[in-house]
This record gives sequence, structure tokens and C-alpha cells, in this order.
Amino acid sequence: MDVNRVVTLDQFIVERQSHFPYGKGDLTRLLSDIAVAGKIVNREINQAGLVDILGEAGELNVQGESVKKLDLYANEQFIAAFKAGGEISGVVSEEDEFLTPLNTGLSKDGQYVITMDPLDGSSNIDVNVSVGTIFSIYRRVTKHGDVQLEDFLQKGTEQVAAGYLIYGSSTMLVYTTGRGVNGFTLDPTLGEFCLSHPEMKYPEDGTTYSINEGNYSHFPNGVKKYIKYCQERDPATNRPYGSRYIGSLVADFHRNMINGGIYIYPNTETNPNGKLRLLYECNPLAFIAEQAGGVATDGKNRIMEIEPTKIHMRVPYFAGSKNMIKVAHDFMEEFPEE
Ligand code: AHM
Ligand code: MG
Repeated sequence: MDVNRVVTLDQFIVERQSHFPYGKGDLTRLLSDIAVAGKIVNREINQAGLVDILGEAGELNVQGESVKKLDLYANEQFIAAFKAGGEISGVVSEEDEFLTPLNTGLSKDGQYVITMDPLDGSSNIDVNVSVGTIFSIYRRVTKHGDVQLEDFLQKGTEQVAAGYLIYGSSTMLVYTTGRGVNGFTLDPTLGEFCLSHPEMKYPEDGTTYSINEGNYSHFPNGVKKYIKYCQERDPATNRPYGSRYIGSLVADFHRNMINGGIYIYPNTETNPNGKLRLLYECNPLAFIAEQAGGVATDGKNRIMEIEPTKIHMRVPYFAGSKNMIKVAHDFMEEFPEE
């Protein structure tokens, strides 16, 4: 990269516009809208401790988990941006039990739908640990009228763009439109996302595994055996591997994509289908992983080929470096459930 030239996100997506699979300026504008909403959410997160916005909002979300105020705030900000932008005709959000049609004003003719987790890792908000926003963009299947379930129940292979924002020690936006992955860091002095990680590549090997080991006794046999493999001493393969688990999917995923590693949230006794949601957690990060050369599966099959049946559907999730996933799969196959 030419160190003398700062490339902002807006410059970058305008320059890339001709490469977008569906042309038009809509996707360009949409990504800009997401970046602006992300900056607003970022500002709020940074000020959270100061303005006493932290804490429970006193409601349960559709998964029965307690909702923090910032989750709601982020949800509202992104939906407001989509309404104003007009490119999106409907939203599925982790925070909303049902899909939200945006059939007013500009949005009634929007060609895209979006699925999002507006603030992932919400249990980390109160303790100043990285959180993120995850999104997937699809072309709507129905062409007119209110969006329908079928517009959202599309396989991950149909994504036209996906990305995440990470609100961490710095704030980043990472996205793909199916032509590689690029990362932009927010320069707070400019107020702009600047290209900082061009053409991100998922290392083929890694020495980090990320899993909530507290659930060990509930894990499938293959996962238990794989964890033991990661912990064994074998200098030839750089084992034992390091264990890193933040408990914010975006942060764990981002670290592994940069350094190499594997993230696993398997099915457990308490979460028989896994914990993570296919439409707005697993698929977008699977698209990014694959575009960077990584792999994302449910322990066997490619995540992006799973047929969604419900908007809040959960799946077991394995995402990581190609060669690490391969070994994990071998263990899953060799040690099935009795
Ligand atoms: P959330 O969307 O309610 O924040 O839940 C998703 C989060 C992920 O960010 C994280 O990887 C996972 O849940 C952590 O779950 P656990 O605390 O069970 O390890
Ligand atoms: Mg989440």
C-alpha cells in the first residue's frame, strides 16, 4: 500500500463500484450508510461509561437473553440508516422477533434485504471489552410489496455483501462483496474509515483455538478429542496451541483471521443446535472467512450451504484456518456420538 495516500472507505467503494456483481450505486450507498451508523454507535459505545447508558434495559430479547440499552440503541441506529437510505426493503435483527419491513418512502423499492446482529457480544459491554456489529446483504427474492420470509431464508451462498464492525482498541469495518476482504480503521481525527488492511488473508495454519471451555463436559466427543489434541505437546506442529476466548464472536473471529486460529461454538447439551445464529452471525462471517481463504462449517458441512428454516435459526459453528478446520473435522468424523 502507498503509505502516502490515505484511502477512505467512501473513496474505496466508489473506485470498486464497477466490480460489484449487481452494479448500480445502491450497494455503494448502503455500505456508506452502514459506516455512518457504525460511527454513531461507536461514539455511543465510547461514551457509554460517561453518560450512564450502560445496564439492562429491563427487557428480554427474542432469545430470552437480557437486553442492554446499547443493543437497542444500535438496532435503532442501523434501522434508521436503512430507512433513510432507501436501498433496504426489510431487516432481520437479533433484537427483533419478527422481520421488519421497511415499506415506507424510499425503502419500498429497495432491492436488498439485510440481516444483522446490531451489537454482538453484549455480555461484554459493561466490562469494556470489544463488541461488534455483523451484517449480511441479500437481493430480495420477491420484487414488490412487503418483504416476505423467503427474502431472508436464503442460503449464505446468495449473499451479495457481508461485513462486521469491531468496536475495540480501535474501531474497524471489514467487508466483502465477494471479491476478497478489506479492512478499514476509523481514524478518529478524520472521522473516516481508512483502508488499513487491504486484501485480508486468513492464514492457512494457526496456533490458537477459541472455544468456551467451561462447557467442556457438554461438548460432542469429536470436539473434546480435538481440544485435547490442541493441548498436547508436539513441537513439530507447534503444539500445545494457545487458547484465546473473548466471548465476543467478532473479536475472536477477527483475531483468528489476522493471526490464524480456529473458533468453535459446537452444539452442547444446553444448546443442542449450537448458540450462534445462522443468518446474522454465522453466514456473514463465513462469507468473509471464505473470501479471505478460511473455512466455516457446522463441524461437517459448509455453513453457506445450509438451508435456513427460521430467521433466528442456530447452528454449530467452526470457523478458522483451513488446515486447522481440516484436523477438527477429522476428529468429528473419527469420534462420533455414541
Ligand atoms: P449475543 O449475540 O447475545 O452477544 O451472543 C453471541 C455471543 C458471541 O459473541 C460469543 O461468541 C458467544 O455468544 C459467547 O457465548 P458464551 O458466553 O456461551 O461462550
Ligand atoms: Mg450475537
